[in-house]
Amino acid sequence: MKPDYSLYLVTDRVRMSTKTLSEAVEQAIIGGCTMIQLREKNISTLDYYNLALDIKKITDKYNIPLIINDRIDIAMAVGADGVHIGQKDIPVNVARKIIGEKMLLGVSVISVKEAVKAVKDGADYLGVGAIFPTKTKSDADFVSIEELKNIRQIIHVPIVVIGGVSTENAMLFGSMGIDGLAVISAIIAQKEIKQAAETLKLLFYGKYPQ
Ligand code: TZP
Ligand code: MG
Repeated sequence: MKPDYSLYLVTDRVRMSTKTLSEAVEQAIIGGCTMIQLREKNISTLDYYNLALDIKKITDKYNIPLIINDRIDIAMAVGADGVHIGQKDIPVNVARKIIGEKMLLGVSVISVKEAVKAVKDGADYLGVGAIFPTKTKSDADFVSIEELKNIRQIIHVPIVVIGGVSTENAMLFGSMGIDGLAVISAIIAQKEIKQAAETLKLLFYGKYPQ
């Protein structure tokens, strides 16, 4: 089955409003998140592995794909559905060789040039951003809406937008042919995670919450 990218939660245990990341992820899924990326920095390999096992219990319960950021070894060890890598991680073609054809491979890009190369090298989907200013990633590079549209025009794999996506702008992307919103703080840092996800999903589909 084709994955549903419409509301793609990227985790950050430092920013979460709940006690545990499992709780945050479960609320987000109940609210409508369709895909989860475990993205944790400053964490030991053992803790990342154990956290991945915990989160996989939740994603399996709801039959939602789990993607692991950066760590192919952990993704494979826990039987995750895929891996997400950036331009400074292991090369896309090498990642594809390691994970095989069945696991999903997501790649972060900021230009048409990077997008074309990522897809040629084996990306299944692209994350494009930062599309708006964000406090979550201090070294984020920016992508203009114009470049996003250019990428959409020539790339046929699914595209999610990331970076500062919130209720202020979530309604902009559906009509551009973007497949989904990738969100950290506008979901995970909110007091009501489930409701935050519900609202973003409605906005993405051009519906306005009451
Ligand atoms: N890559 C580009 S921007 C970003 C990442 C991981 C951070 C997105 O976080 P937020 O809180 O949704 O702006
Ligand atoms: Mg990375």
